[in-house]
Formats: sequence, C-alpha cells, structure tokens
Amino acid sequence: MKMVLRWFGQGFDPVPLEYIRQVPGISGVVPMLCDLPAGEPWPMDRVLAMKSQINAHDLEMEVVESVNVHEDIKLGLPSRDRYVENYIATLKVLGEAGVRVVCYNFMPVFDWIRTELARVLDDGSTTLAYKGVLVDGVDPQDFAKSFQANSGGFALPGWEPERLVSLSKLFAAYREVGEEELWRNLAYFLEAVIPEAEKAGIRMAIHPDDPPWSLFGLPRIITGERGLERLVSLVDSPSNALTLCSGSLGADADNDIPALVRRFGGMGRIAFAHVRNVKRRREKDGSIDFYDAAHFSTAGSLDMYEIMRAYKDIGFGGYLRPDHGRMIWGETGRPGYGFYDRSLGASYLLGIWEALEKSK
Ligand SMILES: [Mn+2]
Repeated sequence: MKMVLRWFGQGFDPVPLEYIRQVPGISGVVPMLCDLPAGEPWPMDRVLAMKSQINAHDLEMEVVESVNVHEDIKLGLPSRDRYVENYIATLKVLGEAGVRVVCYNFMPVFDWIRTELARVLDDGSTTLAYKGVLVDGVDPQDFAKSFQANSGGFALPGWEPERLVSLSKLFAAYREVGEEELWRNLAYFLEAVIPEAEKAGIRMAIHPDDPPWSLFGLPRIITGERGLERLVSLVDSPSNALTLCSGSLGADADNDIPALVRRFGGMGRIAFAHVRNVKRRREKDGSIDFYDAAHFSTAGSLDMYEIMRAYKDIGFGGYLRPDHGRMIWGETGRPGYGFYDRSLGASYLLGIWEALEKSK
C-alpha cells in the first residue's frame, strides 16, 4: 500500500510540496491540471513539468485525480467521440509519464455537493456539511449561486465558474437522460477507453457519487454495491477499476464499507482507496444531515479500524489517501482540503496499518 495525498498543483493549492514532504509515510501526491477544462487533452510538456516538480521534492506522481469526463460523453451527444479521443490521448501522455492510476467520476453536471463549506463543530474546527433540507426542492441555479458566494474565492472541483454559466442548458439536456441512458453512456466511454488504458499501463478508477443519491432530479448511478457491481461488469479488465471512497459511500448507512472493500478489493478491482470518516444522522423530518468528520473512528459514523483491516486482509497493494480534512489550528485554504487535518488522518491510518501488520 502506498499512502498519497491530494495536491491541486502549483498556483491552485495553498499547500507547498515542501510541507507535504514533511508528513511521515507519504510516498507521493495526487495532482491534476486544474486550469484545463474537461475534454481538453493534457499536453505532455505540462504533465512532465508537474512530474519533475513533484519528483524534485522526493514525491511520486503515480496517481492523477481527476481527469474529468466531458459532459457530452455523459450526455451521449454526437460530439462525444472527439472528447473520447482527447481522453485517450491524455491517458497515453499520463502513461508515458509513469502515471498508473487515473481517478475520474461520472456524476452529471456537479461533482461533490455540500450545503456548507465551514460548519463549526463542537471543538471549533470547521468542515464541509450537507443538510438535505437545503437541497431537496431547491432550484439548482439558486443553490449554485449561493454555494459560489460562500466558497471563499476557491473554485471547487466540478463547480468551476465556466461550467455554472451553462447550468440551465445542462439541466435541460439531462431531462432526456435517465439512469439507464447514463449507464449506456458510461459503457460507451469505458469500451473505448479501457483497452487504451490497458496499453498505457493505467488503471481507470471511478469515484463514487458524493453524496450517493440523486440530487436536483439528476441521475446518479455509482452509489452503492449494485452500481459498483454493474460498473466492474461493463468491461472485464483490471484497468476498469474503482476509487473506493469510504466517506462518499458512507454517507448512506446502507453501504457497508468493509464489506465493499472485501468484495471488490478481493476481485482486485480497487485501484485507489479514499479513506475518511463521515458523521451522519437522520433528522426528525426524515432528511439526511452529514458532515466530513475527523478521520478517527470515534469522530464519525464509520469504523476506520475495520475498513483498514479489510484492506489489510485482501492484501491491498494499491494507493490510499486520507480524504477531506477539516480546517483546524487556524488554517485557511481550499474548503475540504485542510492540510493539518489530512496529515493527522494519514498518520492515524498509517498507525492502524502498522499495528495490523505487526499483529498478524
Ligand atoms: Mn473521495
């Protein structure tokens, strides 16, 4: 298992690589080219420049998150073939640069969704939170505007201003696309891309939908065991793999994370593990409330020991990273990516791992 940390790239991440290098046990960072819109091919010179910058800090660049999928592919528009070709070109470049895993997602319109970027917890830290009543029945345009106004100047992945402009057009387009159609479009994409990923030595690792249910009437399909099962059966290849995100899937109490790790990890289909905790509760009105908790088991609803034990038991040899961090110790930065808290998370997870290893 290799412990890695997400890094958004020079100029897009307030955390310097110098600092990441000081976190014990981190083998590499997981970057992306933030300024390239979805669908644009990644130029070799920029990928290599990023790699040498990362390598100069004794860190590896073997995982990339995310190479975003153009909306036309998700919608199944005739223009999708051009974007599929661009995606394949990017995979070739990344493979040549030594990247082994590419994380992506297939969520319509939005990436992850929260209603608060800085909910204050009892200990004074702040974190991402989701209140179902603020999403259910709310107009997505209004929601997007209020979200942007509260993001503190950071463009959140999937919420880039240039995407929000065309929001109403997109919602109209998705009125024609239900879950089955989205599955067909995902299959079309994977059937084209996976053979090329194999050639490039890359494992494609889909990130589950976050949160794992439908929002604003948009279809969402990578939400639990049945979706994951269907995904791996679309193309039977080790390159058609998963990013198993415990926090995303764990927002739904029906998802048994250790069981999912054992099942899909046992099949060799987990290429990338996101391990984080989430604290969820159901309100009196039946709506769901959750927030991204500290990584410790006692801080949230997930048993992190059992999750790591499942990875240990299947002999997990892929990449693993802590996920969303709270803001602690006065840190300001990219919402959801507090560096101090993610460092605590990495240390905690590595501590569990060492204990599991030595008690075998
Ligand atoms: Mn994740």
